[in-house]
Amino acid sequence: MNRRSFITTTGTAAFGSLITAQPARAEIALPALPYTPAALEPHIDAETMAIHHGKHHAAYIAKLNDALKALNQPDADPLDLITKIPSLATDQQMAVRNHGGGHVNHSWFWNWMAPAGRGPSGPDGKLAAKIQSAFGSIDDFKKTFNDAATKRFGSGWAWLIVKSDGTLTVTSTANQDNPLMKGVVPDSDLGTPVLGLDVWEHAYYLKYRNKRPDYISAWWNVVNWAEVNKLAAAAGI
Ligand code: MN3
Repeated sequence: MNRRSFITTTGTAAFGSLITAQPARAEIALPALPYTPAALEPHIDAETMAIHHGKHHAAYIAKLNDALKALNQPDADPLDLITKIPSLATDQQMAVRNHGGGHVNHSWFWNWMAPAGRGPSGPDGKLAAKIQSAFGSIDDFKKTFNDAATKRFGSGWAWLIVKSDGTLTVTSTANQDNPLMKGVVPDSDLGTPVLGLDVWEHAYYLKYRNKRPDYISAWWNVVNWAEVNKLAAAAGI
């Protein structure tokens, strides 16, 4: 080996080892809330937020991390994974559906809320026009959404989604199912979520007890329309 090739070879080997020796991504960690647990008071109470985020969301993440290990896909992107559940090992499909869905849904949900009075109070021009053409008016859209959220039996979510043909629609899913779960939710519920509401009892029971409609109507005060507008634009609205 001449001097030049020695340098090249060892140099490449050293550089290569820096790349290949990089550890796998650490386990998925609980994302921080974008505000304090008390920031959504009085509409959503601090204790509910602290438990919902610190216990429920954390539990979904712990079980999702177990599923990623079992799938031998420690670096998989949860958002990508929930779009291809039917292709996963059958013994992990339900775990990804429940806990991958739980992690994705809650990560969005925290950002779909913001302290009341912060940011825009409704959809921007483009999204408002699309809502009006789809539902008649903003109020009619809210009624449709409230209806979906109220009538969801048991636990689940209500959604405003952009469908593949670019139209807006309101839908709801059970448990932690998400409108991106192709092959899991009915095709009529598939789309890109731009707004979602958690109607599991853990989201409201401490303050609102059994009165889910009161929780839903209070929640509109803390909807983060800046985030909704941003997601709608990203989805082609
Ligand atoms: Mn929840």
